Amino acid sequence: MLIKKPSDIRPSEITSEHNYLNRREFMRAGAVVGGSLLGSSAFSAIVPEARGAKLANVEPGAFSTDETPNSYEDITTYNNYYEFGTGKADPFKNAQDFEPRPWSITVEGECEKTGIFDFEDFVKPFDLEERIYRMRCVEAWSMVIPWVGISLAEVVKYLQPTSKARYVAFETLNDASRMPGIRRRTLDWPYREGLTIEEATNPLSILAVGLYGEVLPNQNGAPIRLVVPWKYGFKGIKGIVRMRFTERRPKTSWNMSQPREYGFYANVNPEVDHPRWSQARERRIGSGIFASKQPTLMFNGYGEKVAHLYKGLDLRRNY
Ligand SMILES: Nc1nc2c(c(=O)[nH]1)N[C@H]1C(S)=C(S)[C@@H](COP(=O)(O)O)O[C@H]1N2
Ligand SMILES: [Mo]
Repeated sequence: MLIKKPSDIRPSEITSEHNYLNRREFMRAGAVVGGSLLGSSAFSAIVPEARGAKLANVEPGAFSTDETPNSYEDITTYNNYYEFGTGKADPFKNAQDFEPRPWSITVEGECEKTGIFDFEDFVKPFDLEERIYRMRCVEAWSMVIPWVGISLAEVVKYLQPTSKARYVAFETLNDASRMPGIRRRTLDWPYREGLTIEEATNPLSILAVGLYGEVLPNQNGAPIRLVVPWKYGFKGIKGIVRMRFTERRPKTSWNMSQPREYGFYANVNPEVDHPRWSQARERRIGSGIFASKQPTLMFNGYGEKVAHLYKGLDLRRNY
């Protein structure tokens, strides 16, 4: 049988099919493209389960950089995800068989809509947007990543925080039977992160569910992970199973582990060095070993959108 690959199908074909096909034809058309391209919630999930499946109805989001994205290979083979090992290639190797379904997200604390949400229901109310962001790791490397995600500001609004909510805390799945890195105490599991409400509702913050128009690969945090492009990579917690609205600043994993090296804010800042290395420059992954490092930008270049959040805060003390 001749199967059309998603890349052989023009976007115009896809949208017109959406409009006129009856149910049976619709499902047959779905089969032709791997059962994953045509995202009507009646027939397929908003974020399909199948690995590598194309996401439907992704809109171009605001705030994308026009820098060239890193290759899919760079983005999916050079990762930090200690639940799958501490080496850069470990998440790619060790997360292949991880099953990110079924998946549920517990919402608790200072908000009206607490509860346990199935992943699909959690994502459903929101638009999927592509956001091409510069990302900067605390280890002085960077990448440009075409995420697909939902606005965290929209999610927070939807969950209706109470007037007491000042922070949002996140936790990663903590399951040693599925995540081999958890058997070692490299961190005090589960992985934890947090943002102020103002940071979480900044229009740049997203919860990513995809990459390069496809379902998020396991090693990048499937099925859902945080992306805050003006902060060091470690704030971008992967495999989120819990969100908690709090009055007090939540504990965060790297701060618990090495408080002198990693603070709560973790804003990208070329002027404040890590105690063991400079943060002034960065190596763009994939640029080749002979490429020179490039200067790191304040707030990773997103200052216009976020600098106001830190007015009057001493960024040397609040690192
Ligand atoms: N649960 C969890 N999330 C995590 C990490 C981790 O070890 N565990 N590593 C962080 C670090 S240090 C970085 S740089 C980014 C890397 O994300 P990427 O592999 O998608 O580029 O994920 C962050 N999120
Ligand atoms: Mo990182």
